Amino acid sequence: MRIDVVSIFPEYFGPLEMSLLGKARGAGILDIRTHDLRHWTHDRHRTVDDTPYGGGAGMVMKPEPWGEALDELASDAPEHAPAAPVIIFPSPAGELFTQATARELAREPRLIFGCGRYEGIDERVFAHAATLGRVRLISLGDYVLNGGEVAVMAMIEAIGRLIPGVVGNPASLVEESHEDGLLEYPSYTKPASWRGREVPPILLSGNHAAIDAWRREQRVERTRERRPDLLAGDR
Ligand code: JEW
Repeated sequence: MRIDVVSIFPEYFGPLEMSLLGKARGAGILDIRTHDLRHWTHDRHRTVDDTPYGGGAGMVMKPEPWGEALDELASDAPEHAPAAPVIIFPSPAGELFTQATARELAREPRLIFGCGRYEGIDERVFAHAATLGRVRLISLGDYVLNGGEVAVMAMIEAIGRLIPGVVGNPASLVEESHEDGLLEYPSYTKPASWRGREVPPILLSGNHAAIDAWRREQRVERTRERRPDLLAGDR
């Protein structure tokens, strides 16, 4: 999968070199390229923001650098992925990012992420981007970040680990939270007794049918307590 990321803070993405995703990049499974939006400015101060029409607090990202960046990156299609890219803008006003979103995006050969800053990006950029690819405005959750970078890091990690060859054991992907709408069961490891706290005896019983039933019960109970919205099918 080819991923391009445009940001005024490309250094934010340094940690992607590490751990599982770093290995996938080394193995050629993931081709992640970060770009400085200011590369597509032409004035002395490399300006990317301006005051909002209609007034109001803060600054808005100018459309011109975004237009040039997206034109160049969208036209640079890799041979294995000649189709139009999916172009993603993190936004507090976007659709919610879920495991289902990550699954959809993990099937795409080509993603472009645009990281806004300030109060966001001139709205016409999204309309222009829609002429270059399939645009999605995506929210990581109902809270306000200072820009899109942290949201893009989270999305790349969630998407990247679903690409075959990135996470070692594919069964561990199927078993986990959010793949089937329930939270995970509690996990324990040695020692069996720690600071007076015991591992639930059923896990030491060797009765695998009973263990499966207990884990299922735990998952339903935790989901009811912590995330009733998941049981109600709100998500
Ligand atoms: C998020 C991108 C770019 C995503 C999630 N937009 C906007 C905005 C900002 C602050 C105040 C008001 C509007 C900051 N900001 C972003 C925030 C994504 C940008 C600028 C974002 N929360 N926040 N889930």
